[in-house]
Amino acid sequence: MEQTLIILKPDCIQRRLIGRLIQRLEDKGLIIAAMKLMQMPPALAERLYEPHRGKPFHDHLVEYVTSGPVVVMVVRGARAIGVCRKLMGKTFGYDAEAGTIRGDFGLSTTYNLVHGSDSPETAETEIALFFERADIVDYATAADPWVLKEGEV
Ligand code: IDP
Ligand code: MG
Repeated sequence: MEQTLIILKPDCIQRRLIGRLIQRLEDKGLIIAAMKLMQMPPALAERLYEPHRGKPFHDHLVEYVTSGPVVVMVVRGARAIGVCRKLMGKTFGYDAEAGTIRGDFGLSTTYNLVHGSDSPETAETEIALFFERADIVDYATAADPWVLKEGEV
């Protein structure tokens, strides 16, 4: 099963939306395999956003994600990376579809509540930035056979 790195960004914590956003992941059938609240050091934020180095919004992005605590999670499930991207919605709040996290909770470009890995390679790299292997718990829940069931054909 796929794993992805999800970060509830500082605006989510400041706006007290942690519970509501995690609820959306749980409702969908995804499992939280690791989770912590932390103040992200600038050096770690620079590594997370390395792919955006040189872009006009890079410095502001690093400033934003280090401006207050974040909740960092490894989220697991069938096709978890794409499913989480769909739940998040398009990058800019004003552009994101209603029903998505970004579509329902904001209008901003930078302050868009949540980060999610965008490919299996990115997910692996990003998870390794925040978690040791031993921090990631492999477990099943009683609902799995019902929530994860795929068609026979
Ligand atoms: P994503 O979060 O949807 O994957 P990315 O393009 O990877 O979007 O950008 C990373 C983050 O940088 C976004 O979530 C957003 O916070 C910020 N960002 C992206 N593009 C812009 C922009 O054009 N202006 C300001 N901030 C931006
Ligand atoms: Mg991205």
